[in-house]
Amino acid sequence: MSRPLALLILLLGSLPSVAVMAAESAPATPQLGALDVAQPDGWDKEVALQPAPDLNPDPNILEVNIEAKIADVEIKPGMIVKAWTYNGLLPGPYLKAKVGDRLIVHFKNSLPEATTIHWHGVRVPNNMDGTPNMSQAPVEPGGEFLYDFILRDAGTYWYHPHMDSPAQVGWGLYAPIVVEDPGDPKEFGDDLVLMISDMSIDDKGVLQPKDNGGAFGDLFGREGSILLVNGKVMPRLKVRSGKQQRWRIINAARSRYWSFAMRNNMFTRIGGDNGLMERSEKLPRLTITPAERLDVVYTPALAPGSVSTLRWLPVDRGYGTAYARNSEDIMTIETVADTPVKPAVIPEKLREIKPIDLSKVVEHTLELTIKLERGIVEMGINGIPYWQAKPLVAHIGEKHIWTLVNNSPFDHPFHLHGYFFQVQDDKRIPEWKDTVNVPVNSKVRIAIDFDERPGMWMYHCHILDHAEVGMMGHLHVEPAE
Ligand SMILES: [Cu+2]
Repeated sequence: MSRPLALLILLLGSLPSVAVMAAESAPATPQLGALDVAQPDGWDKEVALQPAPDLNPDPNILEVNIEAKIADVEIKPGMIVKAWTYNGLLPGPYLKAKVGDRLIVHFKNSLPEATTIHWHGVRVPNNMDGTPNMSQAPVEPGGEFLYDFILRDAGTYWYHPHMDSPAQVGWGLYAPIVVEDPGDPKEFGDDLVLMISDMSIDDKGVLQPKDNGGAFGDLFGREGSILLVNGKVMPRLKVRSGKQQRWRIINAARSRYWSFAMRNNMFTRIGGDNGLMERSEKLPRLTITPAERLDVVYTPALAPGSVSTLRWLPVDRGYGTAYARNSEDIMTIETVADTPVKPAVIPEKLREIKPIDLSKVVEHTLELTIKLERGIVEMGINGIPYWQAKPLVAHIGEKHIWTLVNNSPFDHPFHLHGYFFQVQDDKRIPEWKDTVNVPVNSKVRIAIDFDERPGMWMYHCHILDHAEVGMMGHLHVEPAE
């Protein structure tokens, strides 16, 4: 302490001295709480996704037109890609509704090949699931289809084609659906959907053909040359120190696993695939495999006026994949100059997830397999590619445990259509999921309650190249015996 300051304190006595010290050594305690202020002006201007216009005046019905078509999209200033899109947008139109709403989609296919829409994670009736030649006929070029169902569960979902999917999804056909629960605490912050993906283009922005990389591409799973956040290279997000945002992250990449970190930051994860999990957890790093979702509260903690980045980090999903690319910045985070605010308190207990009753279960083992013969890659479930496999059978009312086994050299993100499941692992916080990573040399056990909605469903690896070369199966859910 300087001599004049010490003298001043002596002169002023003990009480004012505290004020003098505080002014010198520590920043002012925030006067306002996170709920007292709005996000900075234009905070999400570069990343906000466009909603589809709602054609229906009923507040409980979201009715939209969706057209699949090739369109020019600008992924970074001056770089235009002729992408495969919904309504000319990348990602496609953002569908946002509240739990219990009805969704009506007038779908038109203006692409040069047949397609369908699969509503990933949404518990739809079987005839709305978008699996070609099972739940519906393919929608041929020029054809139309009406999707119409109730959004029964709050959560973060997405939609994409279920035909020629490594190509169609890879060229840009993907979009988010958020089903909100109006009862969610305001403390979670303002919603921001971050749909992450990658795209294989050359340096002029021309999309690469679907067989890019040949059999090696099938085996490895095709990863794009550029990383995209909401269809853009390195967009900018504005934040205010302490003012929370609820990031709903969706991995729409064909094969790429994403891991994120940010300097001096912890994320609070509150949910995943199918709504909130049982308790929140603080994490320094987030990892999300293809088709999974993460629901996280991001609390900006950097000093006002600073600029930072969100960084993609390589993930080891087997066979040298972690060395395929160095870590890379994917979004600029600009902390505006406004005074910091005090972050809201995120509750620890979020929801009750009742465990599925496993007193009487049917057990199945599904091994995720890879065969390499004469330069051809064939994948399967228990050694059988989907085009030769017989459907697995379940009956309404049955509870199943499926043991997913992976002795192959790659991780596989396993997705089940139509039903949520519970991963049997005491180390995980309970939550409902529809996609789970099965790491190399591991077993993952999932519990499923086939409580309703009979029909032919699918399950597959969500590395879309793996599914396409066989790692997919059918499941016939039949009336109770
Ligand atoms: Cu796979």
